[in-house]
Amino acid sequence: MKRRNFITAVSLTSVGVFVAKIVGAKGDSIIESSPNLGKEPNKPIIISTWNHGLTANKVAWKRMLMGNSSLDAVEFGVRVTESDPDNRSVGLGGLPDRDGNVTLDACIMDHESNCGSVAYLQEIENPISVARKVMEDTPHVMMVGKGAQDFAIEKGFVKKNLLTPEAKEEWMKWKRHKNIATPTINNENHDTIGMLAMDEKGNISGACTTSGWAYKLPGRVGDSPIIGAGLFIDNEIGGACATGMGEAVIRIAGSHTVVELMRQGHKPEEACKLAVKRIQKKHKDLKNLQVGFIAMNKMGEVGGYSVYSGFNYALKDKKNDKMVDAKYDLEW
Ligand code: SD4
Repeated sequence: MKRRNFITAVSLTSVGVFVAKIVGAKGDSIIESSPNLGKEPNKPIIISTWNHGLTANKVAWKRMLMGNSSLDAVEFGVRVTESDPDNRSVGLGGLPDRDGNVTLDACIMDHESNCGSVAYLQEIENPISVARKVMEDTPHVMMVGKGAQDFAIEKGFVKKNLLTPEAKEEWMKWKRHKNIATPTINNENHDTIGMLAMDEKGNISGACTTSGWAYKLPGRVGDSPIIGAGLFIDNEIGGACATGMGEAVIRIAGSHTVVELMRQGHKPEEACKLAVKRIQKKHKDLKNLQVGFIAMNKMGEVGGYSVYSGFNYALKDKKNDKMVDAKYDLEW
């Protein structure tokens, strides 16, 4: 018994109690995190990545005040960002791949672990809603490319040119000046929106949507539509989502890792930090390797952490409507 670790995790959400405790024989594995006994969870609450999260959160919040579920909240919240032509990394107006095609990735997950996802989807403005249809109207989780587009059209979505004149201009400038297939995801090239929400019932849902790595090789898919990488929810524990270089997030099953770290008793920020540390450990070259995670637990505690400085997330609850700067390890 001495050499083994015991994990006790009790989740009594109906009475607002969450206890997670690890007792280990060795000092380095002892984690105690349960001063929450008897405390009421902070709900409803929403967090989402980057500045555009403020507007998206407002829409999601309204949905929850109307009595809608956290699932409706995250879907309608991130749709705002998808439909914003001025956002260069999500939906309409997103930067295209190397050949000038805008290809979108998105996924959604609810409190019952239902999930839906689309990848390499073209000419559909709101991939998050197609992902929800995949989740609700098919026996599948993930649909890609032409099949996903045909499915969307069958479901009543309309085809639209997503390459705005401004995004086209940026792409053409890139082609003229740096005709290479792999620009980096760095402090200028990001903006995926990932959103986590907990409603009055204490149910957590999440959504993640992006146009991905600008000027990527045609056919490339990132972490954002991959359940467990770009987004993961386990309603007994909490949820997490990721932004930044998807390849690095996939390598450690990032969002799932964050949720599992919370299951072991870590607070959201600490869980995000440990996942970031794991990414750093797995990559010899950290130049331009920006990744950020946000997380929420059943108590409505939230946190974020990134490899490099500059990552922030939007927080909305009964008391706050603000941006929070995530902690980080490296300065640009
Ligand atoms: C991707 N993770 O496609 C996305 C990009 C991103 O902030 O999040 N940018 O790899």
